[in-house]
This record gives sequence, structure tokens and C-alpha cells, in this order.
Amino acid sequence: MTSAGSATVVLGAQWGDEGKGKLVDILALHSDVVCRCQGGNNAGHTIVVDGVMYDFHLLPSGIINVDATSVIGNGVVIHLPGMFEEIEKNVLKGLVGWEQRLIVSDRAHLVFDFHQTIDGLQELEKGRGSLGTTKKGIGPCYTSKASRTALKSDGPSFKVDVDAEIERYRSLAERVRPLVKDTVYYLHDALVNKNKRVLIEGANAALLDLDFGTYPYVTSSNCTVGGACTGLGVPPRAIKQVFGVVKAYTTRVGDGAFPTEQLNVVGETLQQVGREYGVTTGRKRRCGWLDLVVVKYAHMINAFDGIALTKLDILDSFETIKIGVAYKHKGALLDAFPGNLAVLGEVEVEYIEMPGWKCDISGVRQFSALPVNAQNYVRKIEELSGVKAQPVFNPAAAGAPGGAP
Ligand code: 2SA
Ligand code: GDP
Ligand code: MG
Repeated sequence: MTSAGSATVVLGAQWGDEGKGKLVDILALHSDVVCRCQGGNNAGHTIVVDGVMYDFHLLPSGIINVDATSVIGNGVVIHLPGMFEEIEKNVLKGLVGWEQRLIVSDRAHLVFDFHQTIDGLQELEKGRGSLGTTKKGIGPCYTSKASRTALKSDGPSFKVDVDAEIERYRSLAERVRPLVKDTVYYLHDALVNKNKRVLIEGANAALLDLDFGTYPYVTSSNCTVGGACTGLGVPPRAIKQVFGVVKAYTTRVGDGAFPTEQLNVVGETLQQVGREYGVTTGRKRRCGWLDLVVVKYAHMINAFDGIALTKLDILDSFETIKIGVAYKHKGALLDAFPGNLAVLGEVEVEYIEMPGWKCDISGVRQFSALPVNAQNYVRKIEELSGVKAQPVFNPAAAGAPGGAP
């Protein structure tokens, strides 16, 4: 649970889409402030409240909680048209009172339409070597930020109507102005003077981290715990808990190495039963067995206090279930997750195999009610990762908001 005067961080421990939105929605009930610290509207966080499915991209998933303030921090890159479209879409679904509880950092950088155009053109230019970005302009916007100059817009196949774009953003600037605040001071005051419970919602995931992920097949922000500090101005000491969200198998959307990927009926089953489609782009996600080398690597960087395990029910039909436990390269066991992408692309995965439970667990709400083979699967993840793991059950049945479909 979140505690007063401190921050709790929720992070993806794989390649994203682990179900962070679902955990954030649950923890937001015990939080006063819910923040996004990095990324932009490339992210797609799904939550289900009272049978209504909401997908958040830029807004913190906690915006649904009428008792919490939502903060879009300095580390986030904001596409204003996208943000207002997202708000309007969710208002139609029942989101109320957001004007009173959404704060946008005065230091956050803006994604312009031309950043998105450049993102698309760069992907096109790379052809078969493309990264599989969401084309939301995330990379080009962070590039502009890091270069400390306006992006040059005189590429050969690219023309910007600067005046028209500025005019369009001028009117959006008026709409966003009432929401803009110095969120660094706001959060300092909330934590230090007001003893508030702050929840930080990571976007994307460890293996998509610009520094620690499978570069260059990564996003352009730090999706590991450091990003929570730099993206909000919250000191490391304020962080009291870090939860890693782990899906019971692995998915990846976009290109890049994926050692436990199953290009067979196993992968197809996970994709279909798990309804693994990108929330932002609608792309089919690539699927494979749980990779503990990845989870342990993410834990090493983030020091998780606990693992929140999601989508265990998607494994219901399997006779046996595999877990990747080690990598071998050219016959030798590796003692680390390889930083070299060529090596990662060549590793052989060593698996352990566990018996499946072969029954429907989607209605289960507590650990002790899980079939013993499902309990064993969770315990094995704990044993191999060295972190306490807790399945995230759908709380909707117990009368609380949130949870999986
Ligand atoms: P980008 O657009 O520059 O951040 O893309 C770079 C890489 O990061 C991956 N990425 C993601 N991976 C998983 N989920 C994401 N959000 C959406 C979702 C994705 C979607 O929730 O489903 O709808 O396709 C996300 N955002 C970025 C991306 O695939 C590239 O590999
Ligand atoms: P995020 O980006 O980490 O927030 O995750 P996404 O929202 O992109 O993808 C996770 C998907 O899995 C969403 O559609 C969730 O509703 C769904 N989900 C989360 N937990 C569970 C679960 O335990 N069981 C099932 N069946 N679906 C789940
Ligand atoms: Mg997602």
C-alpha cells in the first residue's frame, strides 16, 4: 500500500503492456497524487471500471480516481492535440471533474505534429531495419529536448507550415494554460509539507529503457526507476516502494530481439487468448514464454519490493508452461543479460517446464483459491527472481473499481 509523505513507483519489468494501468488503478485508491514521469502518448494503459474500458495514453491512469490529483511531470513529452482528444474521449465514457485535478508541468516538452511526421519518415527511411515505433513523435521530441535547439525542418521530403502549426498550438496553449503549474514545487510540498501519498506510474518498461533496454529497439526515455526521479524532480529518498509489473508470459510490440518469442501455436494462443493488440496502434503483439532472465535484469536495476503478476488466467489452457531461466551463447552459459544486441539475437534459451492447471481461473480472487499448479507457477517465479510475487486479481467482483476484463 502507498504510505504518507512518500512515493510508490509502478514499473513495467518486461517490454511493456504488463498491465501497469490495472495496478495503478488499484493503488490510486490509496493515493493522493498520481503522476506520469516519462514517455508520451506512445503508452497505452488499459483499465476497466464498472464494466467501462478506458485507455489512457498521456493521462495518468489514476485520473479516474476523483479523490486524487493527476500530474503530468516534466519528463513527459506532450502532444497537446492528442491530450485534449484523450480527455474528450474519456469524458464521453464518464470521466468527470478532470479540470480540477489535472496538473501539467511547466517544464514538460511539447510534441509537435512535425515530430510525428519525422517519426513516420524515419521509420519509412529505415525500411526493413525500422524500430517499429508508435509514430507518436516521441523519439524526435526527446531529440529536440536533448539537442537544446529547435529541430531543423528542412529535410528533403518534409515541409512544415510553421505559421499554421504555431497558430493551431496557440489556441491549444490557451486551453492548457489553466492546468500548467510548477510540478516540482507542487510535489515537494505534497510530499514534505502535506504528507501526501504519491503514486508514480511508469510508462513502457525496463527493456524499452533508452539506457538499459535493447537499444536501438527502445523508446527515448528512462522507463526504469531513475526516470521517476528525473521526470518529476522527486528525490530517490522519497521513493519508499517500487513495484514491478510482470505479465505471466512475455509480449513485445515493435521490432528487436525477443529470445523467448514463440513463432508457433503457443505464441498464437497467447496472442489470441490474451487479446494482445497495441492499445495505441492496434498492432498485434509478439508473444512468448515468460523470460526470467529479463525479469531478474529489470529487478537488478529497479530493486522491486514486489512483483505484481498479471494475466495468469491467459495460461489456463496450457498442458505445460515454460519459463526461460538462462541464456546460452555459442554453447556457453551467459551470466548477464547481454548489452550487445547481436549476442542477444543469437542466444539460446534454457527453459524449465511446469505442469499447467487446465481450468478457468479468471474468477479467482485470492491466492489460496488458485489451483496448486498455478500457485506453484507463482512460487517458482518468486524463487527464480528472488522477489515476492503476488497475482493481481480482478477486484471488480469484490466491489472495488478497476481490474481486468
Ligand atoms: P516509440 O514510439 O518511439 O516509443 O517506440 C519505440 C519502441 O517502444 C515501443 N513502445 C511500446 N511497447 C509496448 N507498448 C507501448 N504502448 C502501446 C500499447 C503500443 C502500441 O500499450 O500497446 O499500441 O503499439 C509502447 N510504446 C512504445 C515500440 O513498440 C518500439 O519498439
Ligand atoms: P500497460 O501498458 O502495462 O498498462 O498494459 P496494457 O493496458 O497495454 O495491456 C494490458 C492488457 O491486459 C489490458 O487490456 C488489461 O485490461 C489486460 N489485463 C491486465 N491484467 C489482466 C489479467 O489479470 N487478466 C486478463 N485476462 N487481462 C488482464
Ligand atoms: Mg500498454
